[in-house]
Amino acid sequence: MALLWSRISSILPPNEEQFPLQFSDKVESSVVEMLKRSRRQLYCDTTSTSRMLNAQIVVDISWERLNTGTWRDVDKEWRRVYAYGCLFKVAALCRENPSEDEVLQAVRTCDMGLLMGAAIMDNILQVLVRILQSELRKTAKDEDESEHVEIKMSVKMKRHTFLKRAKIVSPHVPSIKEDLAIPRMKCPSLESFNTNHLIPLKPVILEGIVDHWPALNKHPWSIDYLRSVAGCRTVPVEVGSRYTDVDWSQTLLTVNQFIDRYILNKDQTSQDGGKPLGYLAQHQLFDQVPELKEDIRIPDYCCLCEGDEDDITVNAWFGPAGTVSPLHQDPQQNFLAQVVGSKYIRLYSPEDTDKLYPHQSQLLHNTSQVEVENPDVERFPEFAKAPYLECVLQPGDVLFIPVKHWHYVRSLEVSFSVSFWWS
Ligand SMILES: O=C(O)CCC(=O)C(=O)O
Repeated sequence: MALLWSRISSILPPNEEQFPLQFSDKVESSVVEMLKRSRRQLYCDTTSTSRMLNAQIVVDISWERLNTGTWRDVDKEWRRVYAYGCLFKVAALCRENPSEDEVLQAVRTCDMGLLMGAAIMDNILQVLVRILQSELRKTAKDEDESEHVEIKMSVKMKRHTFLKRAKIVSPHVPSIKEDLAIPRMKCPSLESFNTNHLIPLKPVILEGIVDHWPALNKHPWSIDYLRSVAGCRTVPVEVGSRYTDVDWSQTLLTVNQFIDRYILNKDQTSQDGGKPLGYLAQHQLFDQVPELKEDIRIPDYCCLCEGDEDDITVNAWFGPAGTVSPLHQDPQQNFLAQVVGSKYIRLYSPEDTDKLYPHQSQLLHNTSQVEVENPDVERFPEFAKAPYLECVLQPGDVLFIPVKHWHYVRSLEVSFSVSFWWS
């Protein structure tokens, strides 16, 4: 890791004078002074303890501000201060021939800055984390190459078992009734999709439109692949079987921890003795890990939207068998592309909303109270009368969920899907 600092310093401004540090008066002058001291320490000789101490103070003070009141009310200036604190901390960690642990800590610090901070200096934390990750990969590769061939063989076998072990098929695979099946089409023309599905808002499964994605062919997404491109990255994870449950929560884990805990189920059972459920369901993953974004493509059909490509939200949905997204509706058109594993999906038209019993609260008004596959018929007598369509979405399938269509999703095995919300 000896050359790491020279790579990092090459992306920093050449001197203190050219290093921007401007804040509105929302940030107290004592904090700005701490930031300036950290900046000075970047360009002069001092002890790593002193650099670390200053950076950590900036991180801690701004962290407290980010966690005061509701997120919506947190001032962006404090998110910028936090991002600068993270930048200075990474510099302190990596300045003097850092150990692998220190580099891992620096990656985590960048991720926290990216997730909770605001972009600073042309998104320098994103550039930094790529440098750190490539350094970690170099070390891993050097270690790999120095290993004996026989050891390599046994590692390969172990990996194979991992994949087999991860593929736990859920027993409840519903059989799809023909008259309820969502229709399928192979690569329809833009015009045909527009006329027959987009304008009349009719769901359809598009086949053959993502076969060219690297995620499905060049380097198919597997546990090993996800570990190699994103294993050390910290991401938000939803814990609990569904977001409407009282014990549902969110936490931050590295992708490796998420895979070990929730995909491979290492060392864990939930309180009822079953498998604990965690869902990596978020839109930031592809911004955080551009390698994953390069493995997917925006479907061509999105050109029919009125907005810009930048307005399309791309979400990742990675979880074990049994994760459930309760019946809910979203305010945009959706292409849900299946990359790994399969999912059972039901769709209800917005015209039948009155039979679906949405929650009364503002927060959950887009979510039904009904447990779709086990409905309480006494509380929700109209639900059985609501017509629906259903499917099992397989790798390579893309489901068009028209705007406001209610959708219920249960993964039947370890699954990774990507959705595109567009208008
Ligand atoms: O795949 C899932 O679990 C949910 C997908 C979803 O709700 C969406 O794409 O809007």
